[in-house]
Amino acid sequence: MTNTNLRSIAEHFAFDASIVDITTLGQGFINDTYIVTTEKSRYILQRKNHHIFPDVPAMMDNIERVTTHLKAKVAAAGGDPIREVLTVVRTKEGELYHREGDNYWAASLYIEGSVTHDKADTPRLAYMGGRGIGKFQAMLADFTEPLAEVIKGFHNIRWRFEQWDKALAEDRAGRKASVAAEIEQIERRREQMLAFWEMVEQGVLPMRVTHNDTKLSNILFDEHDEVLCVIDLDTVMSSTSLNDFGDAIRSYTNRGAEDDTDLGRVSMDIETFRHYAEGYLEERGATMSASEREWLAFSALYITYEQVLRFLMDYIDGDSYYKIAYPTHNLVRARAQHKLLESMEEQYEAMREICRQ
Ligand code: GN1
Ligand code: MG
Repeated sequence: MTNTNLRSIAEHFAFDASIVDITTLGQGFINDTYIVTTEKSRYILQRKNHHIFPDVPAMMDNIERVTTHLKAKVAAAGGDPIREVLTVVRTKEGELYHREGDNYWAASLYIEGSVTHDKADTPRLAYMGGRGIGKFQAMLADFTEPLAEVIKGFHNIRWRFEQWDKALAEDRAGRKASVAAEIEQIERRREQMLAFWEMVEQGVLPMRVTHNDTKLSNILFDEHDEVLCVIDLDTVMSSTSLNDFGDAIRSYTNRGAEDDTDLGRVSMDIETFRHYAEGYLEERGATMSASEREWLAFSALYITYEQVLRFLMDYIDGDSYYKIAYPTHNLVRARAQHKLLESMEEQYEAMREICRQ
């Protein structure tokens, strides 16, 4: 995207002053993100991936309703709704997004003084991250209006298996035979994962408003490691809130990288698990059901497994979903996430014990 094009897109938004600069930001796998600097302030501008989010207007409506709810909660508690909750910036016509051809664009305020982290390298950061997501969920506990399902069956493993079976049957990129061992790793755990999801389907695990993408880099911290604001609300939907715990554990506790080529580096750090769980349960423990607490530790295995499946499926499909940096990137990601899953399985009893305390 050239800068002139970007600028003409940015001009559609109701920013506070003239635009002076636009730069690329971040490493998202899905959207393209930019920082827009005006004479007075800074904003985030994103091209929402319409291929992955088929109904961007519904997605933006979810975000608007959830952030309005959160802002009221933060204000009532004496906080600063502008810094502690994402603020959507509308277009000059008052719309939540700008459409240009097949592309949808949305903007939000840049929160000055905020910091993101790629690694939870201190106990305090993990603890604070846990509190941040716990608080986020607690503030949304009384949000009962239905939300649009922006990505069908996002963390629903039954639906993922439908996609998976189809991907294997089609073998679009002709890669299936080369990943037989990895496919077996998925199949071996199929029943166990379906049994977990069945508890969601049967209401044993309640549906709540959930973030669904709680990796560490989706939280803004201040310079004292206090959580400022939870960002990337694209996938806010109804699901089991356990997914938010599980996805955070997948991201925070990994000693290696999500796409580490050296599997020797990848494993789950149980101390980071302990600190995250402590923070999370401090904010959310009181409002959790007994079954949610019982299955909290398992949710980390579930989400990590789902991520192995999604990366591997995308590799088999010919890399149509995730952005990749090299041809085997999705396979490398799947293998690294599988290593993490094995490490979680080995430490599962200890994880459960921590969640019980
Ligand atoms: C994607 O693009 P990003 O970083 O927000 C994905 C998540 C995955 C994650 C893997 C909509 O998130 O589900 O867990 O990559 N988001 C979507 O890092 O598929
Ligand atoms: Mg995301």
